[in-house]
Amino acid sequence: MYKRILIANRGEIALRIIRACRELGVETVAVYSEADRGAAYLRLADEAYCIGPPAPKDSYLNIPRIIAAAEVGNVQAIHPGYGFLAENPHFVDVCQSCKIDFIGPPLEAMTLLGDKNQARQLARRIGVPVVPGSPGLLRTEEEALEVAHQIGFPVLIKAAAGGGGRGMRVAANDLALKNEFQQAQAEAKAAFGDGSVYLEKYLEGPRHIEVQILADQHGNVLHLYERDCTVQRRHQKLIELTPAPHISEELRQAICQDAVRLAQEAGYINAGTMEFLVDRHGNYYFIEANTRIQVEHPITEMITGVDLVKWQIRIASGERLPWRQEQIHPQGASIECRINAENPQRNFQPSPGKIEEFIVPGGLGVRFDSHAHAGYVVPPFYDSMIGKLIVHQPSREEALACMRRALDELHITGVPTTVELYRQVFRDGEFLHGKIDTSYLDRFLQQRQAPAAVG
Ligand code: MV4
Repeated sequence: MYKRILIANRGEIALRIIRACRELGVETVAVYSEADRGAAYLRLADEAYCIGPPAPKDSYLNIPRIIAAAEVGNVQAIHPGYGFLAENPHFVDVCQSCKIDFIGPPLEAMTLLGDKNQARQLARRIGVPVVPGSPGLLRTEEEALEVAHQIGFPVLIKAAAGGGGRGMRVAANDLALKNEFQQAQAEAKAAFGDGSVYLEKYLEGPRHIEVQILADQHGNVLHLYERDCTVQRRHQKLIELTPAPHISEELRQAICQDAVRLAQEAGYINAGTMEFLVDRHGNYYFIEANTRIQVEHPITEMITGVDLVKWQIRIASGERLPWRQEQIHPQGASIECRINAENPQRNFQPSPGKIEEFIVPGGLGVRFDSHAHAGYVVPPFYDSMIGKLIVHQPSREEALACMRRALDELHITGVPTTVELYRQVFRDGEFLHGKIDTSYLDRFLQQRQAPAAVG
């Protein structure tokens, strides 16, 4: 096991990793930008180094500064968290050059799965269902039109280097496709440095189901079941649930086993997620992989009892997974709500500022992962998430009731938040019934007066 690890991240995930390290007896080196100076969670690290001004490019995305902190801190490994450098193959390469372990997948697996077109090809090669679409990358709009006429409109143009909804454009007919195709290539080139695009049939109203993978350096690959992430707003996940409601046991097993096969074929190691879409007929399709720990990992931890962050660290240090797949028995239901400092009355505009009151719920089956507190100033430079409210109960119905109760107790003032929105969603019949698709939240928001933003 490592003696000391650097956490190349901030906020709730930095705190989450510090907690895991402390339980493993591993010392921690934190890094912070000037905007995070004095943040309470930094006091839990053994050492903390300021790596620069607030802008991510000068701090949390700045590889030389992070590596310098790792050298000064004399660490054996770096945990990237999520976002920032977590899926940056160049960062993995630099860590390797500096003989510092990267707590995540090998460079080759990250590169392969990080290319959405390559990931799609790999899935096709091993017989994992993918959405009908182009056999590979598309170079010209004529090629795009030819594929679109084969699969039928509407189609989705996706950037190979994109992901998470970035670089996606829908086209409903020939003219739209001609207009969107070149713009999609240009946008992908500008955003990701790679203009490669491919085409998929646009699935109307799918469910977004993802599978947690955990793989060690000894060939053991496990799935830790699925998460339903269908409640999203503009590709930002807001509410995640496990188990996914209204999927049959055979569909669950098929999706999870295909996720394992994808990870095995990609030579994946450490924690990762395979994302699928499920259409209205119960057909599932692999769409992309995430080669990092995800924001929503806690709901999987709650139903399986597996501490994913501790196991990331153990796997990177060479430990073997101690379970066979049949020894993983999910228990109960778990739900997460992302608490964002955003104003639903102002189109979810990020709303940084000073938190006044910060009263968090407790009780059996309630977990609140957050670096924030009364008096904490939410900085404007980073993601607006200030915490995650997670519940775990024996059944979905009890988890829904527990979340309602916990949301009613949660009281944050000083900055607008998404709490009141969730209080309304968890009282909405359509949501509670669970047969919803990716269009649910937009419809919910249109039907209701935008909820008050004060907690
Ligand atoms: C799709 C899709 C429908 N058809 N692909 C969104 C982000 C990334 N994880 C993949 N995503 C989607 N890919 C095809 N062929 C629907 C989504 C999708 C989505 C799209 C628009 C608005 C919200 C969405 C939420 C989840 C998934």
